[in-house]
Amino acid sequence: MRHFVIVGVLVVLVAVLTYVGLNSIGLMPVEASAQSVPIDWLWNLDVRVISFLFALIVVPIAYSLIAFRRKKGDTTDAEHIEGNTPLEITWTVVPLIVVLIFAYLGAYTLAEIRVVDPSAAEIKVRAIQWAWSFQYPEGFTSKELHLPVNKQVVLKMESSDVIHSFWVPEFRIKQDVVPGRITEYRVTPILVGSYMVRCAELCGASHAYMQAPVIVSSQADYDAWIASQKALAAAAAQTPAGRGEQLANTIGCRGCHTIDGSKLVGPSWQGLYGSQVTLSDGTTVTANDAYLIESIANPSIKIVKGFETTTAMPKFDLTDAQIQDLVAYLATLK
Ligand code: HEC
Ligand SMILES: [Cu+2]
Repeated sequence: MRHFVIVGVLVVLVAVLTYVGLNSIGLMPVEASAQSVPIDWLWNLDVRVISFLFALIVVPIAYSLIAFRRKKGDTTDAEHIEGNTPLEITWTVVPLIVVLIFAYLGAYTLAEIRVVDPSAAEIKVRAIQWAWSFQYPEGFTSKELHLPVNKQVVLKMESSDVIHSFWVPEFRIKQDVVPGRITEYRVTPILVGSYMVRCAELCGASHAYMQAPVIVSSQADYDAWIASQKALAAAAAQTPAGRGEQLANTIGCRGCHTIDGSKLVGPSWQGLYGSQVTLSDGTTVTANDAYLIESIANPSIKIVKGFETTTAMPKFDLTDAQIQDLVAYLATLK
């Protein structure tokens, strides 16, 4: 009986210490969405039960190792135990009930985070190796996801190539983006701040860099941003270079090409226009309009030296006018 009391007290103590310890290392980032609240509640309950089960298993083992170790000179055999039916029924039925309770709580939480607000604004998300782009109902596209606080939005997500996954840790929820169909992500941001969406599905060489800023702001700041983006888009659409830039940002060129001189999957576009490019066969060409048009329209004809073995540039379905716009944009990147 004395052993049971000691073990009982130790189990409670270790369970509490485990829970407090796990909680103190800050496993979770801030709760930035309405959906994160029920998720964290369930998670917390889970961690409490897990801490208790951990203590329930580890403490009796450790205690037995010490309290019932063989005394010096004791060569007798241990007591023979046949089994204990009430005990076995208990440790089958109790976990069964716990699992059923958690199944119910899981389903309940899932329903709660999927509650649909019919007035939710809809933003289109495109995932491409290896970039995100966001198309707003106001008719422009951005590399940043801006959201007003305390309003539900629904993201309609499409992939241009492989399976990606939309994940903002502060929002807790995560959703795959699958080629050939549209998946939905409903979120109600509740905390003004800057976060980051990252791809959570290994999607190729630059998967780790597939990130984009997520900015949650007050309705007034959000409206101001929308207005400024609309104005920018309208102004840019007036010039070929502006249209080219918009196109490059929306169809995914920037997942492989930078404009700051650093190499991603393909060569940087900085200073490309008019420069001398060495090709895989050792010859040199000037990056004039004709070369750039060909490089975009038929990427496989001339390969830049050093890029023979990297992921090949895909052939995009572009009109001649669009390619002209892209080249006009490239010409501005000194
Ligand atoms: C999947 C990655 C990828 C994407 C997406 C991509 N490219 Fe490329 N691009 C490359 C690679 C790799 C090369 C170098 C090999 C070659 O010359 O084909 C390249 C080369 C080029 C070149 C020649 C560069 C030079 O230094 O001579 C141009 C111009 C170019 N890309 C434009 C574009 C445009 C415009 C888009 C969007 C419509 C785009 N690329 C999308 C990977 C990509
Ligand atoms: Cu991805």
